[in-house]
Amino acid sequence: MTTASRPILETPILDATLPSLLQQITEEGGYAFSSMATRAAAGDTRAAEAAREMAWEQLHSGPWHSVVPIWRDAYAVACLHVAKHQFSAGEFKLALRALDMGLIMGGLTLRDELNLCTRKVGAAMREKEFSDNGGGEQNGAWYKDFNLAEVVKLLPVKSLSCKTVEKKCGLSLEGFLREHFVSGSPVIIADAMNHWPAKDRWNDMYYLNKVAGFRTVPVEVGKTYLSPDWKQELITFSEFLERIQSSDCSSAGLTYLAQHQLFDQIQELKQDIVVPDYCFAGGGEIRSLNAWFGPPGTVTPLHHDPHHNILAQVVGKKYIRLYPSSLSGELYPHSESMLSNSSQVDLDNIDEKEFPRMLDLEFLDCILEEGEMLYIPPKWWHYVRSLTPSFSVSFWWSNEVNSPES
Ligand SMILES: O=C(O)CCC(=O)C(=O)O
Repeated sequence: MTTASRPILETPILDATLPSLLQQITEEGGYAFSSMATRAAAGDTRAAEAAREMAWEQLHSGPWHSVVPIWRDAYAVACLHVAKHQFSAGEFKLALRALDMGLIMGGLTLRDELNLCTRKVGAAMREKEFSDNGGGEQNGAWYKDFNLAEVVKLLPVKSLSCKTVEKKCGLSLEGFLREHFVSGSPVIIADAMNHWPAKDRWNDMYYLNKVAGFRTVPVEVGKTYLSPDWKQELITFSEFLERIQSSDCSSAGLTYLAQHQLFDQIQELKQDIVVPDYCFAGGGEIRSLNAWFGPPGTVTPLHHDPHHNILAQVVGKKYIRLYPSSLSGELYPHSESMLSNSSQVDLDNIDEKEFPRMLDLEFLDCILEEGEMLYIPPKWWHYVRSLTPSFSVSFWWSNEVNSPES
């Protein structure tokens, strides 16, 4: 490629903020980083990569919460520089990977720039990779229905034998507030997401691959996050789609795109969903929107969260079991503070000797069907198992502004 034809990835926000960011980084002891980043900005590709490695080391120098925030911005700076160089070299996939790493691990200062750049690189890639399709629609349905009678046999003992979660159609905001939000009682809301573009789009592999295939996403591999063999990986979305269609359904090989803020990262997918009005109940604010996308058999073990939660089931079905917060003392929470919101009990294999009270506790459960939303009040314990390939979105929100815990 001649210099004249090299595409340029413009980064006006980075260019405007770089001097002050480098000054702050230097003040934190990052003199070497700043000098590399300055060389990277002047067009030195190796310096861009060296700066990225330096920032990466700082991000891994201790526990995540103790990383000095400016180093997360430094990492985003370096990722943008690397992406600019790779884009100019026509290495669009590598450029996108660098930008995604910046979005996943970098600070907030350059988030808008990273998002703008991913859109530009994505558009350039689509032009290159998908022009052969002549704009014709293809439908790559990745989701086929499963033999439900078979998968239901895998559910924890006593499933679907106690009380099921109440289901309501056309639930008004007022009804939600009065009958569920204030009293803290779960409900399945049917018919509230028919207007989401995702309902038609996310069943289609071709669509998902087209908007997100080249993006890098963090996934979890293994039975559950409490299993010893569990690990996290960074893979492309298209590799993830291939994995969830593959026949490796053993729990050790399960790949789950779980609790990831995918919609902050991939704006095209955000346009496919609508924040439910119910999430504005209580006058608080949205805390996070997470994607939960995986094959049949993924398990999120019994745990609770501090926020209100609407779990929207866009594709497929999930089994969900709920225990009220009043039973917290009976649910054998882990003693380490990091895991104190998770139960030691493996509901898929309850050790009755170690946890004798468990089988006597009452719970609510349900099969959450495609197109339904489940309201989970704060601190309610929940266990979730996908019965089919499944794509859900959780909306967490707090009760009041300025309340970190509610
Ligand atoms: O869908 C899942 O696997 C878990 C969802 C969950 O735990 C949540 O939304 O808080």
